[in-house]
Amino acid sequence: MKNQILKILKEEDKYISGEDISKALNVSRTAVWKHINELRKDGYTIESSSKKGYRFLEAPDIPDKREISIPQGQMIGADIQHFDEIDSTNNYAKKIANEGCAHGTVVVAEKQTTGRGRIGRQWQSDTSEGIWFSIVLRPEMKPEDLQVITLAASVAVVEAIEETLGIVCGIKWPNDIIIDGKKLGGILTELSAEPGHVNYVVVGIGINANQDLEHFDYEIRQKAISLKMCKGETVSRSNLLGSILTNFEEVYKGVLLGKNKEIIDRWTKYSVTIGKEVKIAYRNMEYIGTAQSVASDGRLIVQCKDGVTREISAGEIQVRGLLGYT
Ligand code: BT5
Repeated sequence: MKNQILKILKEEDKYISGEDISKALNVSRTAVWKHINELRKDGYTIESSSKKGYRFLEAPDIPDKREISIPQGQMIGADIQHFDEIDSTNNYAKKIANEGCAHGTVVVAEKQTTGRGRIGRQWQSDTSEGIWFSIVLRPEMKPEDLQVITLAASVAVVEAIEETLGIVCGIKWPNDIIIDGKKLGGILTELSAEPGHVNYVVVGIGINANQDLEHFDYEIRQKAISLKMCKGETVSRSNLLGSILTNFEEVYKGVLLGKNKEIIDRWTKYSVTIGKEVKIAYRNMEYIGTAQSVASDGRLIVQCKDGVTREISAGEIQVRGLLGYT
């Protein structure tokens, strides 16, 4: 009911009487008044006048289904589940994926209590200044072909940031979103699969949006950055998330159509890895080499100093001069 009232107020864009709303929705005027107060508690600014009724003025920047607009018929984000606080959006996305939720379901949280990075690392996401979300996918693909989905996700993110804010980010293979050598965001892709069959994939994305430097834990303060720190002003999380979801729908369709080359070309445009000297931690060994390109399955091709060309699908790479490798 609350959301139906909000929809009417937004569509009207001028004063509408409590009576008209109550008639349209077949509820009492007291009920309308109660729901309007709840909307105000949610952060909406709604003006009221005893003579004219109610008028919608401003929405809060909460990235939930009320504030994220996506094109009609889009599957990514057709269902958006928003939480004030959660352990990890990836955990919840995996839970509902196991229970059979639809392809494209998105889980967003204002805060995560145990946000995760890769291989057991922590992801600091204890403030609602960031954008923390996970997308459930059900691709008809072989597990070994999935790596390109993470690359496609980073393309969706950097293109959306460029389109909505005019900020050009870099991507460090495979999943770090970088500005000025500092980490703006990361992607954690997890899957449930059997040999030859993927049950689901969860793509978890974290983007530092409106944090100031002091929001970051001391340990990551030197290497983390937010969009606000870069742009000098607060950015709209709902706008950006809407744009990422729409871009993701497009690149994901590309993946299904086998347009890996096009996606990798777009990824390479933003890469801060290709052509650089990198250090690879791979199967308990360390190699130094030059990152040459990304193969069509998403693996990084590195010409190592020992003369061997290695194709890296997982593990760690550090780029010389970036986040630690100097
Ligand atoms: C990542 O891991 O970069 C993947 C991060 C994915 C986070 C999203 S949020 C929504 C979804 N739900 C989750 O629980 N996770 C996903 P990795 O490459 O392992 O990088 C982790 C490292 O980044 C840490 O060890 C820190 O050094 C650094 N770090 C942690 N929090 C950060 C932050 N907010 N900004 C920048 N760097 C951070």
